[in-house]
Amino acid sequence: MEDIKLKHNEKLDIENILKDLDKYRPKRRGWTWREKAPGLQMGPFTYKEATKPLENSVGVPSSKYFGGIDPQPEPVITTEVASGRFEDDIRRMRMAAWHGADHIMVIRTAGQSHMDGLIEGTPQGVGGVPITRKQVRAQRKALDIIEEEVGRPINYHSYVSGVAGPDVAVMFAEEGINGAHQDPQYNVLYRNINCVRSFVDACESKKILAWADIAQIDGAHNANATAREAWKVMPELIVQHAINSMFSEKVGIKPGNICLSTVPPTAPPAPCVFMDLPYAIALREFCDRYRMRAQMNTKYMDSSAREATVTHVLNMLVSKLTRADVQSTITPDEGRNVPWHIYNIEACDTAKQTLIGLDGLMEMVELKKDGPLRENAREIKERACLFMEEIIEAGGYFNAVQEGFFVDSAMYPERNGDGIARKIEGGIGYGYIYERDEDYMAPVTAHFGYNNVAQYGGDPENPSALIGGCTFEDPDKIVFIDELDEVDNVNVRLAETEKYRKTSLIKPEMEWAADGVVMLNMFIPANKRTAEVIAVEIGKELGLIEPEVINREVLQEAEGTRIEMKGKVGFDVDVSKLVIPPEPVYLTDDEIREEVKEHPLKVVCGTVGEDEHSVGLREIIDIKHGGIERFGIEVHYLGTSVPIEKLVDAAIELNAEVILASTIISHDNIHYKNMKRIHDLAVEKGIRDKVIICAGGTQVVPEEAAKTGIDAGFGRGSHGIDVATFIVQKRRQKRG
Ligand code: Z97
Repeated sequence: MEDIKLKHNEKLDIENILKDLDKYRPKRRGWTWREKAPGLQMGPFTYKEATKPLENSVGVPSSKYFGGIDPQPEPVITTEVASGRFEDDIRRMRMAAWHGADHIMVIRTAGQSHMDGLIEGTPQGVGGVPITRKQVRAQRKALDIIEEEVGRPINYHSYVSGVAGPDVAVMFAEEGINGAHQDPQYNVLYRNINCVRSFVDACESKKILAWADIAQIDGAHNANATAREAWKVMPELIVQHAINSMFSEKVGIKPGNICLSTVPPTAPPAPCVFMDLPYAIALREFCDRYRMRAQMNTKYMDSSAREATVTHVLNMLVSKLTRADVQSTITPDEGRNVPWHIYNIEACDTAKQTLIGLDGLMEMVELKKDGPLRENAREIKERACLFMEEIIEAGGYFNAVQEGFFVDSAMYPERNGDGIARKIEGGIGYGYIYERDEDYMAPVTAHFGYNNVAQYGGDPENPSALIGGCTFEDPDKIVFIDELDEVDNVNVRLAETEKYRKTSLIKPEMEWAADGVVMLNMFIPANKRTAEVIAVEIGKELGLIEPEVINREVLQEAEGTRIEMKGKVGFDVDVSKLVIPPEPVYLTDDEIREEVKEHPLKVVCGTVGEDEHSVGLREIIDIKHGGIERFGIEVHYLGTSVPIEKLVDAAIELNAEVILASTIISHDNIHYKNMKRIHDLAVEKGIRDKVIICAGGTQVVPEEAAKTGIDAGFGRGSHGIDVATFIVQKRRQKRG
């Protein structure tokens, strides 16, 4: 099979990824951490805790001020891709990887736990997208290529849950998945799967995860997200982490691969750091030999992306003050959309920016050894210990679940009696656990417990040798089923959007390729309810299909409301019919400064004619506003209503190389007439070939200005850098 290489300026070819999938084998197995690079020098800075930089990436927007650096913090950064169309998610993965995500979790849009077994092909019609081998293989294949492109391994992740958990785990091991959620408590509490079944299955699944070196994330965060008053379940969260971690270790997962899904239990306006930090400390004191996967608080999240971002940043302060090995990011629009990839990228950038911004913090601050931090941490630990003791007194975990110990809304040891209670003799899969027969034989690798191969002449250390290796050793034994459903599969979906990949037609997208979804932001000077209705009306007037308000924030009850709205455009744009002018080229500040240092430059300027406007020109020249003075250019500002003669004479007197005229008033084309007069006068006085003449103003059209004989015109939206770049280029040209 030919190796696919990505070109930065070319789209990833989904069809090519899907080609020959039956023959594809993942390049590696197991989880990877970032490579630490203490003392890394990037641009003008030294980083204490950065990691090996990417070969290709997109830095945060302001990195342009620092030579485009993109320092990568220590924790692995997670993004959850969840459009529900795996083929679209592949493109999202590439964008996320360029922004620094190296842990990509695929959220299925179908509750896998409700499925009895693995589904084949890539159907959508089962009520969402389930996990399937084809989807996993295609995405791992794409990530194998993407990680080459960005220059860092990418951990690919999904969930091992439900009664099909062990089947899923086997498939993940075969297909080179690197991380997985696996926690039998999740099945029991949230999916009502029988507890015995769930724990027996977990033994099998965890054994496989251990073999495949897959990092495991637990499900404790779900208690926080489900509980009525989320912060009250802190003792229980610790108990849940402890149960799954110790269980996993006993089954054989190495502690370094056991990741706790830690979640800061609160979010502002709660005094969240005061509450969450002692909790994080308590958890780490108990579970320090495991890894911490810091999840963001998802319980107290509304549709404001801004608010979710602040919560995320405060959560990361806790991550930094304690320790996070993996930093999760959540798309802050989960409550209102199928998560949009623009928000995946935003959240990755938020994590990257915050964690790098906090680089070296712990060299300067120290957590207090006494006071509320330690007292509260101690109290949480005591409550957790009492909780664990009571589980033992109740006769063990299954009895405790049956009695409703878990996800109770009170702070343990108080109880409100509203916990999730599940019967030991009940739930999905109840009654389907059988003891292995005397002559039971399982010649497979990574099987939990008794496999009896010795009785059949096999080697218990290498049970699958009996059959010449199982699928783990011999992937050719894997049966790859491409698609089972002729109507509901990826090929059919791709055919529908083909023209947007194969022709010059483009449509905006938020959820899926060519869905046409756009978002509008607006302020409506009306109360919330009225504003919502008005916004939808505006959407309709604009021709949007299905306009829908997705976020509203009251600025003041009567004065007005901020609205975010989505809708679909019903047209596409043909790029081949557009004239796309080249992007303006700017010299760098350093280059301009260097030029001016070597060849000092004098400019005379003023607003010409009977024109008292001064602001525009001052913006162009003033150092404070990023004007041309900042490059070391000597500027002589003559004021407003400057006669043309005075401007030209000043240029002669001062031996200035540039005349810069501002002209705002434009009736009767006076602005162009003035430009022509400057040019003519310069010719008349014999200095035209010595001076560069530029003029600017809000009504100036550069092409029209050039027709007057001057060198360049600058219209609305021009800045100092435009003028300086032009001048430097022009005088270089003149110097030859
Ligand atoms: C996170 N935002 O980052 P089903 N097992 C466990 C889980 O937590 C989940 C599933 C299985 C979250 C991820 C919620 N977690 C989203 C321990 C789901 C998925 O197959 O859909 O039933 O379960 O952790």
